Amino acid sequence: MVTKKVETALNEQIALEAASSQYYLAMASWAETQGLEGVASFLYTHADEERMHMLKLIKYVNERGGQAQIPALKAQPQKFKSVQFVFEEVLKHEILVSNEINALVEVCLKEKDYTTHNFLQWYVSEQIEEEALARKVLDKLKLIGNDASGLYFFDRDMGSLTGAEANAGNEKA
Ligand code: OFO
Repeated sequence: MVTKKVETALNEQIALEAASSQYYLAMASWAETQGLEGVASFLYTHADEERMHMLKLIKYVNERGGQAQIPALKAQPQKFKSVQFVFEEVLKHEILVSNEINALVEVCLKEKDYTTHNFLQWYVSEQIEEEALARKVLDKLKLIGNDASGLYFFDRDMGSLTGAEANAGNEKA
C-alpha cells in the first residue's frame, strides 16, 4: 500500500511523463514537416517511450492500492527554431525529469516505502541513459554547425539510431 504522500508524488510523475510524451510528439511532428524523417522517427519513438513510462507508473499506483490520476493534455508548440534547439530542449527536459525522479526517490525514503524505492530504480537508470543520449546527439549537432549536407547525414543517422534505441527499449521493457 502506498502512503498518500507517495501516491501524490507518483501522480505528479505520471503527469510529467505524459507531458514529456506530448512535448516530444510535437517535436516529432514538426521535424516531419521539415523533411527530417530520421529525426522525426527518433522523436516519435521517444514520445512512445515516455508514454510507456507513464503507463508503468499508472499500473504501479493502482496495483499498490492507490488511484492513478490521468492528466489533461496541454497544447504544445507547433514550431521549433531549429534541430539544435529541439535537442537542447530534450536535454533540458530530461535533466528536469531526472531531478524529479530523484525528488520522488527522496519522498520514498522519508516515507520508508522501500518497495516503491526499488520500483523507481528502473527510472533512475533510464534517466542516466536518456540524458547521455541527448548529450551525444547535441555533440553531433555541434560538429555539423550550419553545414546542410552534415544535417542530411545527421538525419539519416538518427533514423538508424531509432531502430537501435527501439530494440534496446524492447529488451528492457
Ligand atoms: Fe521518462 O524518461 Fe525521459 O523523460
